Amino acid sequence: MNTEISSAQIARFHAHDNPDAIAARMLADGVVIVRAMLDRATLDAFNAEIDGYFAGEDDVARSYMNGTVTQFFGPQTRHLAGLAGKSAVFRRDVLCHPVLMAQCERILRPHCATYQLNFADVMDRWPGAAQQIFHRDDGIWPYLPPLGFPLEFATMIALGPFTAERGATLIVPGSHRWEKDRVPQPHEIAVAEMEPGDAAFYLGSTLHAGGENTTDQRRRGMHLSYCLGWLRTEDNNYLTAPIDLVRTLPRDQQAILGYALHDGIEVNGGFLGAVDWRNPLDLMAEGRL
Ligand SMILES: O=C(O)CCC(=O)C(=O)O
Ligand SMILES: [Fe+2]
Repeated sequence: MNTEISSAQIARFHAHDNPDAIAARMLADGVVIVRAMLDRATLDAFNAEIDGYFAGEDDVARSYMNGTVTQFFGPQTRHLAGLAGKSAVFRRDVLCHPVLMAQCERILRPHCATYQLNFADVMDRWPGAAQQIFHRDDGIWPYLPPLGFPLEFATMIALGPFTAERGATLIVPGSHRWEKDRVPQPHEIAVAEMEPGDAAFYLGSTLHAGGENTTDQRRRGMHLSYCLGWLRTEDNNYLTAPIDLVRTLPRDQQAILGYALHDGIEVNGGFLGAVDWRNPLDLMAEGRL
């Protein structure tokens, strides 16, 4: 995309800024950028941990992927999905990051009893990666009619430099309020240029696309999203983070991985995910599960 002609801007905050202000702006614009979400030490530890997974990746190794999914991401994108089960740094420093949880509380919590991790995937977009099609991440639940409230809070965390040339994510402020088929014009598209450790926060209903990578460098980002606790998640967290691992985790991590009871009875919501009519987290704490 020719970024010269794009005048759209994304509001920028710092990770220490007031979460109410961040949430209000995200609900208004559909997107914000939060600077310095992850510090250098965390980035280095995480990148070192996942480098090994990517070292042996080639086209043959990726042939297991569904063709439509490969087309959606483009053949130049390497993935590491299911981070909750694969990365200790992710679990410790990202999964329940207070800045992310503060947004989940404000964006998702009003519409569910408990929210949960939806998806956690590193996307290494290699040189030559083409621009992705514009899409809404909450399009994964097409059976639902428009409900008028957010189903999903998504982030793209820059694990390395996010420049326009490297294929920084293209995001369309305000598009969460658009009719479904409206096509963004160049001047409506913002480029989420970020330093390593910065994050773009957006709603599941906001239009966006991975940008074209015209450089000879990879663009590595972590795509992470959370959704209402009564939805089916994109990553199957019960299998990517199986119970033998989950038993060893702190309660907040167990909960965000979807093992918590969704007890919405007081607000006329569903009593979901029980085991023997009890909260699985209590059963785990008692050594019964
Ligand atoms: O890689 C990007 O910048 C965006 C990826 C994306 O939007 C997605 O996977 O849903
Ligand atoms: Fe997306």
